[in-house]
Amino acid sequence: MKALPPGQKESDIFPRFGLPKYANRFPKELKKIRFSIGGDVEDFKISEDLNSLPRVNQISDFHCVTTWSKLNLNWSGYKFNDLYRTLVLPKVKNEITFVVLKAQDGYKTSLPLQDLMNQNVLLADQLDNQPLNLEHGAPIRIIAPDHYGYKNIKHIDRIDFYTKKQIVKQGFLSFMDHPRARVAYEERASKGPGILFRWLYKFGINGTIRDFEEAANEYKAKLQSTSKKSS
Ligand SMILES: Nc1nc2c(c(=O)[nH]1)N[C@H]1C(S)=C(S)[C@@H](COP(=O)(O)O)O[C@H]1N2
Ligand SMILES: [Mo]
Repeated sequence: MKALPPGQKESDIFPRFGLPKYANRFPKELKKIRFSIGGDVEDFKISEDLNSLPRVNQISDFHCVTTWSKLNLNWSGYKFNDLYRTLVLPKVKNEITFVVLKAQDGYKTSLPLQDLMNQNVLLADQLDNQPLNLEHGAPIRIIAPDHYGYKNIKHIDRIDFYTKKQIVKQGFLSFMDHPRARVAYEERASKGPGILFRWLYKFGINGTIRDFEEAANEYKAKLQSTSKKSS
């Protein structure tokens, strides 16, 4: 049996998951890959140019901060490292240290550039050899297996590269956002010991899964009925 990181439990299911606030917000574009680059580098867009990067396949484990882990997921996509070195670095004037990622559903997160440059960080567009579905981040998402799920942003819309650290989350819930959120060190939250949050978060899992499922089902039914009308 594989050893799990501290405080994690294996899950049979791989639910659509996130902060309840995002359950009812959906991406507009599920098929065409297109996102913006900006911040302290000149703005530009990335779409077909991704095809110039080598495609990589990766089997990795996924760890949500609320303690469920799904093992051996089969992703395919591009290394963030390749994206940065090949497509972004030519536009960089001053040394980049910090990255802010934004999603089509309004979700936002950040990581030090150093963490995203790990060889196992992907911009994934396929799971089990199929294009990503609505649940798991269509059309393209981050997979950073060494970091909790909340850094693995789905439906990427924009990636901003900065020379200095930025404030990304403010207000009451900002304590939930650890700047690195490394699974091996149980960096669950920015304040307080990780072990405490194991217990706090656990209680919310089932309700969150249900909320996300219901919202996605409604959304998919709506998509279907509008596509029928237009055909
Ligand atoms: N755009 C977006 N990305 C997101 C989230 C979200 O709600 N919206 N939730 C995060 C959290 S908390 C987790 S655990 C993972 C869940 O990924 P999954 O829905 O593919 O299981 O997505 C992360 N990325
Ligand atoms: Mo999560």
